[in-house]
Amino acid sequence: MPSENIASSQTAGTTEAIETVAHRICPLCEACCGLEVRVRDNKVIGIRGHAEDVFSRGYICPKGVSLKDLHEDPDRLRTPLIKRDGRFVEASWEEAFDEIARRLPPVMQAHGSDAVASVIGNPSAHKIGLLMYFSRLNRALGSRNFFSASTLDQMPKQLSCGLMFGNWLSFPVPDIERSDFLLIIGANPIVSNGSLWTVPDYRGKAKAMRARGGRIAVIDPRRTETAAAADEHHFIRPGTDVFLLLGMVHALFDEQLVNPGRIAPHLNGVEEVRAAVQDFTPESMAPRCGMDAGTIRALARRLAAAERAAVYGRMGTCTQEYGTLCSWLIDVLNALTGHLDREGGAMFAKAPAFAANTMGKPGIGKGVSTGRRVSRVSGAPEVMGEFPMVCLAEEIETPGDGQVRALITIAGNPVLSAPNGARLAAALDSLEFMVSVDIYLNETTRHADVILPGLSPLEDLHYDMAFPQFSYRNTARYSEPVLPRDPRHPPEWQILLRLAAIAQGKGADVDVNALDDALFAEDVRRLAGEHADAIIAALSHLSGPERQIDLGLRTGPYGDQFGRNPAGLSLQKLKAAPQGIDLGPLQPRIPEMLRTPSGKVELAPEMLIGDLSRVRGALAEPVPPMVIIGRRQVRSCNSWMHNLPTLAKGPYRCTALIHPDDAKKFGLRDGGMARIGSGGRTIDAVVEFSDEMMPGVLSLPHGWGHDMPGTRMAVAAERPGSNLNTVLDERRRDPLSGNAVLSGVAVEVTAIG
Ligand SMILES: Nc1nc2c(c(=O)[nH]1)N[C@H]1C(S)=C(S)[C@@H](COP(=O)(O)OP(=O)(O)OC[C@H]3O[C@@H](n4cnc5c(=O)[nH]c(N)nc54)[C@H](O)[C@@H]3O)O[C@H]1N2
Ligand SMILES: Nc1nc2c(c(=O)[nH]1)N[C@H]1C(S)=C(S)[C@@H](COP(=O)(O)OP(=O)(O)OC[C@H]3O[C@@H](n4cnc5c(=O)[nH]c(N)nc54)[C@H](O)[C@@H]3O)O[C@H]1N2
Ligand code: SF4
Ligand SMILES: [Mo]
Repeated sequence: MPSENIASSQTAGTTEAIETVAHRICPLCEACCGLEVRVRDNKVIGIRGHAEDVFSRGYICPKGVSLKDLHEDPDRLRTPLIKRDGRFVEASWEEAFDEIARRLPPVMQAHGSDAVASVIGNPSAHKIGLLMYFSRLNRALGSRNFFSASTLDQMPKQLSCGLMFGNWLSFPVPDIERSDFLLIIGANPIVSNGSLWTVPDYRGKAKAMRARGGRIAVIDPRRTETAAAADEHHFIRPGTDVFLLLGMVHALFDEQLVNPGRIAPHLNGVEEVRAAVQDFTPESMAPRCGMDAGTIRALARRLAAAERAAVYGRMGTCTQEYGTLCSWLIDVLNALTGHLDREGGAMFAKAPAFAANTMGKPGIGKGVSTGRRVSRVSGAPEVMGEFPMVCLAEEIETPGDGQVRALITIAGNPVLSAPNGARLAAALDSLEFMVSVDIYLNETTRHADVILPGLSPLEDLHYDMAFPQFSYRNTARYSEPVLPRDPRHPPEWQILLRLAAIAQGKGADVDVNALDDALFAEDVRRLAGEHADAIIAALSHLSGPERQIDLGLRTGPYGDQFGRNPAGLSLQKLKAAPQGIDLGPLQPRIPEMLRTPSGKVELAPEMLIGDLSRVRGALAEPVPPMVIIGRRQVRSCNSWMHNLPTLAKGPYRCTALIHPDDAKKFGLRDGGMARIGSGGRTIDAVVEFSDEMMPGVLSLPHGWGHDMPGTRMAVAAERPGSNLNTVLDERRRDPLSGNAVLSGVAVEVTAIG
């Protein structure tokens, strides 16, 4: 363990317990902060930011501190639960796996492999055991019915980047430390700590940028914390960013401001984009998005004039009907103004391991495609091997060949996190069998027949597979477990492997280490050809995720290449550097990082140009008088951290923010209650007047609604809050990416009580 003994003192007569300090990357959000955890007698006595961490340099937020609460939470599950006669009882791991082996394979035998669906949720992106091994489980299941939080979140960006750059995870990120102008659309990094842009202490970096003369503009229907710390903020009507962005691209061509610079020879489709945006003048777009044409043109000019600038968009631009178009147009703006892949602009990280854009032949690849199959009920195209989360309920409800009859959820709580959770909850009750790999008995897992808990993050090793692929700076970091685990409690990778074995009919008592060895060897033989045996032998002292991390690092772009580059990275090197290893600022990577079949940046993918007809059709749509949007909060993490006392304390947070003029119209009282309705469903929420809100827009945080029966989260249940997703419509999605529409949904508002 990398713990150093900092205090070991013996004073007269008393023996003080030894205090150790361990370093651990925080797994709770995309910022990936390095933490310093002080431990005595296997108890955490303090958590703070790790000042020497090469990436986060001491930054921490209240959630990082709450890892202690999470570890100690009496409601966090430590043993499996099996539902017997409608009640959960504690079970041993053997009993739990036996139960699954008894009940899951018969569903597959009777109805085929598509009858078992899997759902994987957000925390899995931060847990290498889950991220690395769920694909092993999915392969063993052999089911087409796979769903994840990606289609409640970033699938549009994955699709647009996949089409433009050839790989699903090639997201350009602002090079904030060298930028002069940032245009932030539908993101609130001061609160979210950044997303698809791993950037701890955004606030500090933004402040430094402004101090050296840089400027930041924010476009958001709420004057957010990020907007308040920027130079400019413009309201936009929710769901209409596509009109703004098309207007800006039009203005660039119209005013002869197109100048892609160094990457010009690597761009395909500039003329196609010009033709496609011809009729989207800022003047015709402005009324639709609630902005004025002058502002749209001014933003385009600012971007074109800035020496070093970037446009960055996130949740607000993804979770809407035109999510993929918005995600695409943001990078079209970056490319046309010469800011793509340039210092101070929107750049690509080069991750030390696992990045598809560092593997295979540089500069060319297979690209991405969608729709290799479509969902059974709605005909939604598969994207990245997934169907839209909003289609899960109908796949369970609708009889016929391929109906979903059993479900495995892994670190997901879709009953709260997906639109119209009530429908999904009812569907889950109709399943023949359900397993949840989860650490709480919550709104979703209460429907399971067996719950298999993961470890506390402090008991688990940590390596981020995804986030270094879109970080503000290149680094390599690894954390060992801080605290020992109960030897009977398997790590999550073993849980998933055992489930995979059960799905393949190998039974519950398979030797998971032997299975892991076999699957690893198979992978290496496929990828390394003649060197495979030597590699397998060189890594034989490791197992599980560690072995794959070492392989990834050593064969990665900074790797030691098994001795050919002795100064290069390996797991051993990372273990010796708990503060991480700095790999320097982002560097230009086009064309080397491209994996498109053409070897170019595809600026005008056919699928996206074709989708513009939908925008034309929507130009004349009426504007609803009141729409609802979401709101993230510092002391909250989607649906699952409301049970931690350090985060839950303080003022009531699940309030509906509304502009005072709107409130007056509806007869609402500040601090009073409002009934918010849509699609025949309603929720009641506490009203908070706020001139931060754009008139006509209501804001409510998501992930609340902890008053459902059968859960076990005592702290959260004390102040359950209202579930925003009750009033969102599961039938609305971006047809290209399958992403849910979570923003700009029309609601009726009435005063109650
Ligand atoms: N209206 C609205 N809805 C939204 C959003 C929004 O902005 N507005 N945001 C969407 C977004 S961006 C996302 S990512 C999704 C998130 O939605 P989900 O993917 O459902 O994730 P969470 O709500 O965070 O629930 C996480 C689940 O994982 C469990 N868990 C936590 N840690 C671990 C662990 O270490 N191991 C295991 N096995 N389980 C663990 C928790 O108990 C919980 O059940 O929500 C989406 N829903
Ligand atoms: N504290 C905290 N941090 C988190 C999370 C959390 O729950 N709590 N969740 C994590 C997850 S899973 C994710 S995906 C990231 C998300 O990270 P961000 O995208 O930065 O987070 P949000 O706060 O959802 O920001 C979305 C912004 O879009 C605005 N918006 C809503 N609709 C529209 C629209 O139509 N157009 C425009 N232009 N703006 C719109 C909202 O007002 C909001 O300010 O945050 C992560 N970090
Ligand atoms: S910002 Fe994110 S990664 Fe950093 S301490 Fe907070 S929750 Fe953890
Ligand atoms: Mo997310």
